[in-house]
Amino acid sequence: MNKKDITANIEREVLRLIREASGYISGESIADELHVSRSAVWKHIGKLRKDGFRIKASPRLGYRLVSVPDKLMPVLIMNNISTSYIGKDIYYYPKTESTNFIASRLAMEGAVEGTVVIAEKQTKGRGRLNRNWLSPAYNNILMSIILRPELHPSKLFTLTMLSSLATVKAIKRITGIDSKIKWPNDVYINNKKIGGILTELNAEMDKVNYIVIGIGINVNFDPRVYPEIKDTATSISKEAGNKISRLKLVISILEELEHGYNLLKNGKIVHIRNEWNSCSLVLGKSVKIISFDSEEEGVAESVDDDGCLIIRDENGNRKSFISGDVSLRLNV
Ligand code: BT5
Repeated sequence: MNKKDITANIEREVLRLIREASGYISGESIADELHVSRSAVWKHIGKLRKDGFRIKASPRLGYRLVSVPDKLMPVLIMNNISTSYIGKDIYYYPKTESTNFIASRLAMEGAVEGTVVIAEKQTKGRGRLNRNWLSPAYNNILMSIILRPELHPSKLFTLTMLSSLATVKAIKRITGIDSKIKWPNDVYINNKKIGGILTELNAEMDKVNYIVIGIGINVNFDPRVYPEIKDTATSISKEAGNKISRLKLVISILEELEHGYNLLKNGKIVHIRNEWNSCSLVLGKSVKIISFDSEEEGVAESVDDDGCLIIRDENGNRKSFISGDVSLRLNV
């Protein structure tokens, strides 16, 4: 463990101790428990305060945590998550270009599987096909996860499936709301988009080096701030009618993702596919598939093992579409 990791660990432990204390906890007991000096404890308290934690200090009683900031800080996630490898290493940015971009760079430099990159604001947030992903600072979830699956590159879609399913399950767990998955990569509530997944890979002919799963979710923002999406987008808080804990949701998504990824590693893809299908917004519905040079209409019938959508057109012909290349519209 390098010096930076040790410092981060102590900070996390200081926070855990003052969080778990029912009232005040003395600097001395924290120092004793963590085998550090009282001045080191003071230094870490100062750092936490700078990050927005409100901590009361009393010369006789010690420290008491008053409130935590509404920020997706690693220290908060790590103290509450129950995963064993996803989210054990978290990079946090108040502002960055794109978490997918940072995650790819980290993966190239050798970051371990399960490394997570979180930003409060992206200046170049991306969707598929070079589209923009819009999100104001400190309202939503913008994160990327690095995985190194032993998977043929053609099976990339399985990871998108896992991620959208993890998102849907986490939303249900934290808010009780049912969301739906619109093939290939969107999450919807009440027929409006609340999230999207951007899965990118670095691979050789038949081997994946790493995969970056980018997840963007509208949690507490009002989509009307962006006129270009105000009619098609919504947020979880808007649909729920109250503010949602981004922290709980992030933790829950990472836990669900690890659970699903473990199933995948154990060959239980059918289980994932069945669950994913049961959350589908499109299967059985009349859809239009739009690619750069054509449009096709039909009824969405199924999704195959590689994530291709099979539709049946009005003449009864079946056609298959690869997720990377097209957009889908529901006919109403
Ligand atoms: C997606 O693309 O839906 C994938 C979005 C992935 C975003 C995450 S955030 C963390 C990570 N870092 C990144 O840079 N990206 C990932 P796509 O299906 O192409 O949808 C993009 C389209 O959705 C845009 O063209 C807009 O029409 C619309 N859109 C943009 N921002 C939106 C928002 N916040 N909510 C709903 N719709 C939005």
